[in-house]
Amino acid sequence: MTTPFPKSPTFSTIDEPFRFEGDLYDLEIEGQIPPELDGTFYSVGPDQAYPPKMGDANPFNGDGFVRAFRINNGFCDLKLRYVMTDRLRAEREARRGLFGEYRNRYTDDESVQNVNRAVANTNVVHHNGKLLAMKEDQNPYALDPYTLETLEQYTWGGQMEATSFTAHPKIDYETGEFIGYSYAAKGEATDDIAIYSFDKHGNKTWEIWFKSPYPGMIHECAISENYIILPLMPQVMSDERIRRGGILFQWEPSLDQVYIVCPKGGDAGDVRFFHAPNAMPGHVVNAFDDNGKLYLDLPVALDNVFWFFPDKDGKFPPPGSFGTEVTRWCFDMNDKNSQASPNVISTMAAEFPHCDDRYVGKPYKYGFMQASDPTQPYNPERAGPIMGFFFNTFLTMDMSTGKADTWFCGDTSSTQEPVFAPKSANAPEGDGYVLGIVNRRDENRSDLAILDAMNMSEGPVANIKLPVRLKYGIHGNWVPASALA
Ligand code: V55
Ligand code: FE
Repeated sequence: MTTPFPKSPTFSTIDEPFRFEGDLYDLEIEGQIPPELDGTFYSVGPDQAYPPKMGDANPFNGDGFVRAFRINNGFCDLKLRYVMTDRLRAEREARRGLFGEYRNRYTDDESVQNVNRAVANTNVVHHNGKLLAMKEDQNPYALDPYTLETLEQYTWGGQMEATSFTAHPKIDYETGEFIGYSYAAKGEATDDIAIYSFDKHGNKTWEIWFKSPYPGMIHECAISENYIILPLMPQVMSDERIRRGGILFQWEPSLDQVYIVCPKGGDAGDVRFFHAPNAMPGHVVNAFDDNGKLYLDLPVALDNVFWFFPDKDGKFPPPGSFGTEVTRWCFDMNDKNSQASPNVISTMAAEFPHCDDRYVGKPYKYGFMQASDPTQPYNPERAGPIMGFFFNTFLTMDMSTGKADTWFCGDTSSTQEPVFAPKSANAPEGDGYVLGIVNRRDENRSDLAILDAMNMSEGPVANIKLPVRLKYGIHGNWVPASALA
């Protein structure tokens, strides 16, 4: 390539483009990897392979780059691969960036008007023998879970006709049912929503279509035994704006959050809309229902956290200037009143949650998250300036009390989303390990930390040292070897 990457915050410090694919066998281990851990920790994040066509880049616009830590018998190997999207192929062939702004096809090069612009950078989910690399504006790509070779762009064999699919599907542990949705389901900025469900073999078992109250972002979903919930956030799309070369999303402080609830297997007419005051619903911890009362746990940011999607005046609140509330919403399905009732569990700035996957949709106790703890020190002289999202703590939260068992990663480090791995398939809830990447910002490299989920404050039982850095990732999952076999 002949154009350098811009020296902008998005492309600086430990988050400079990495672009290097490879395999690292037998990583160096401090402490001991619990011998019962057997599986793969997959995650993905954006790693823009070519400099943006114009100016700086949106941090969510990079090419999907997958990291797979294979853990077995106390040892760990790592595989790093790009998702070989049509877009990345086209750019490699041209040896330059051809795609424009985040979700704005009007800014793409003439030569790629008919090339799919999926980047598959937000989550990697294993289902029915495939590893799906997902981003909410396009269909996922299917990868081989062992080699990470990219197989095809995936529409469940043509059963899924929406133009996009969420990066946050939910899987029922017992039945293997895979539930997800599409927003902007008839093309970018449309107000169409579709909900889909597939059985453990990938056969479609449910599909409904309906209109969104406003064409906003729906980043996540939750399932309970009887319902699916889609939190709609006041980040609103406009086709007219992107045609003018603007940004797809705009923060709308006058709009409510809306929790869209549908009984599983229901019709479009069964969909209900529960309103709550303007704020930004974050990532789902879990949901469950009990006698017509539906509960949803998730952190809610009290203002816009996406500084790259500001309001109509281009304004955004400085990060850290407003609170995050880990909230348990209650939706009374037997009551016609469509107000959502909040119950704040914790005011920690905790995000990127997982629950124990075996309890998805069921009454449960524990959430595993990372948090930004402002009371802990940070050493910018050694670790460099902080750009964008920043987390420094892994934690297990008792969701019935909000009490958190925490581990601070140190004043020259930052964390990435942790996952939970149970000790065995029938271990009690929470009896297992939290695994998360820690960026050693002063050393320009990363570690994988493994902590006892019920004893976080003790610190890692194993610290797996990498000779390379892993840029900020977005989401990942632990897949036990038994599920991969
Ligand atoms: C999110 C992430 C995205 C995206 C939209 O975390 C929302 C939220 C990494 O890409 O495109
Ligand atoms: Fe997400």
